[in-house]
Amino acid sequence: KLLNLLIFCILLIAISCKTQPIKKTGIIPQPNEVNYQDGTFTIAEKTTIVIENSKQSLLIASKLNAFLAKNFDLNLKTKTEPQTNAIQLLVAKKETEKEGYQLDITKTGIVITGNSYQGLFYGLQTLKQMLTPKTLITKPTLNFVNIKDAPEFGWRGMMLDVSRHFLTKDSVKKVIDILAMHKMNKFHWHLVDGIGWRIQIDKYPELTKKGAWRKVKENSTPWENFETTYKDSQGEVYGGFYTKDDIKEIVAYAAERYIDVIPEIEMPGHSEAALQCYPEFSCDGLGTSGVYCAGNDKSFEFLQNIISEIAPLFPYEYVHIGGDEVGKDSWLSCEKCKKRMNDENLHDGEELQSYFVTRMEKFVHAQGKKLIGWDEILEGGLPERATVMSWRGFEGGIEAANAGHDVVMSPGFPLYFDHNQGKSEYEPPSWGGYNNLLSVYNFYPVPDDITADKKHHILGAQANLWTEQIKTLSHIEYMMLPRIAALSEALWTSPSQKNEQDFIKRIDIHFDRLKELNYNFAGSAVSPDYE
Ligand code: TNX
Repeated sequence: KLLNLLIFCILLIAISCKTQPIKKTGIIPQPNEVNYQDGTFTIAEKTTIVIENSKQSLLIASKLNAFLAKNFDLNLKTKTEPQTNAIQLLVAKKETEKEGYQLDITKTGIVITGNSYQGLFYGLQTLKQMLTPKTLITKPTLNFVNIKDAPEFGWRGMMLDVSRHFLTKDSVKKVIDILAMHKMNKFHWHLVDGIGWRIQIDKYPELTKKGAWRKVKENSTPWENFETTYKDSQGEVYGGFYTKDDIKEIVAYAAERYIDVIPEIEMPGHSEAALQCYPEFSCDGLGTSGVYCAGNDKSFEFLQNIISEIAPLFPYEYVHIGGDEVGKDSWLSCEKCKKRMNDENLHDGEELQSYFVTRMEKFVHAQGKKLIGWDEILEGGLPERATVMSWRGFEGGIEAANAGHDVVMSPGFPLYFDHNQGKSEYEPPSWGGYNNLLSVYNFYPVPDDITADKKHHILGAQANLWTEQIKTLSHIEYMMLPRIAALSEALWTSPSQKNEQDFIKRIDIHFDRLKELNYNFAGSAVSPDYE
């Protein structure tokens, strides 16, 4: 009798193992259409990766292979002819929904069909998530499934400030990795601000010889000290910059992960670092205001030379020119600026600012690039063709979209990732504000106030990570994770497929993935104490 019971139990376990496939794999962002069927497929040493013969497909296959080797100790062959028992990585080259993909798992294997290479890359991200974390998936067995997926928005990004604190090249790559695993596709690189200049410019070598470094004064933290210095000066110095080769390396690294890089060169304000090196381009000739002189043609020439030098390093169409928080006092007491206002029939500082940005827009456009700037570029009149990044709430973005301009939404609430994600007493240093995980999850970039025929001007959204308070990669990871996962779903997944409770369950699974990848993340972000 006991033996019968034992056999019965063994049978029961065997049957349940076979018919109870693991479905809940916690994919983030949630794919838009997922249909499971009965049955499973197991990736084994004999499974072949099948690709078309192209550089991009080979690269994607090598990423899959490296993943399977690391996680399951499998080393698969890659072939270009059809096989059974295969993982096929195909590209359909569609003209619409280019970032989309389809993922099918049947008894003959796995087929990922990208609408482009980028779509194929996203299909691979989904597959990798279906095969992780180890706490859930111990062997590479997957349910039969059909996934049809494409993003809701085309601009899914994050800005990283490397001026306030410099981040090494390798650390920037890790930030890009985090974006890529969440199917994010824009990396806005805030290379310049008052605190430090971070990009090599051959024509103006002082920018990195001097503008990239600052003295560490006694009783002050490096990020509080605006005073630039030479690295070889006496005493402790803080800073760093990227050479052109570094930039090319990072842009290529991002491109392999289908991430466009948008460089930002701040103007006319937030420019103390540059103007301490070249004070002749400020109104008082001392550079203390941190604002370029709008009355001096030479300051335009300086900035245009810089843009001409960096434009070839960044293949993506956009150049960000900042434009935020310009203190206009120095202009209003400057003879050259007054003359400019008179000559151009400008009535106030805002119109002078608009003149400045418009002149730069014409130059950027002539370089074959598109200008994007913070929403202050609306003040005094938005230049023709300019794209607006709306950070002071949605208002600027609404105004720009209704006027027929493209917009990237990035409102401080909830998309400033330098703000806390929990009660400040429990959190590492941050900048005033509270943007918790679910506020990010429930963000939607297209407000009702935009008229129906203008809604398409909202390209998408991005988070901004300012680093006045953030000095290390590990702290950056903490501020990004898990909020970037929430943002990825807010921008990728159609609102009808989003579900807060389900997201919280999936994020729990996702935490194990993040742990396996050794990322620092705010595990407390889902705790109800933080409501
Ligand atoms: C405002 S947002 C700034 C940044 C600061 C940030 C701090 C924006 C365009 N400008 O310079 O770092 O607030 O949260």
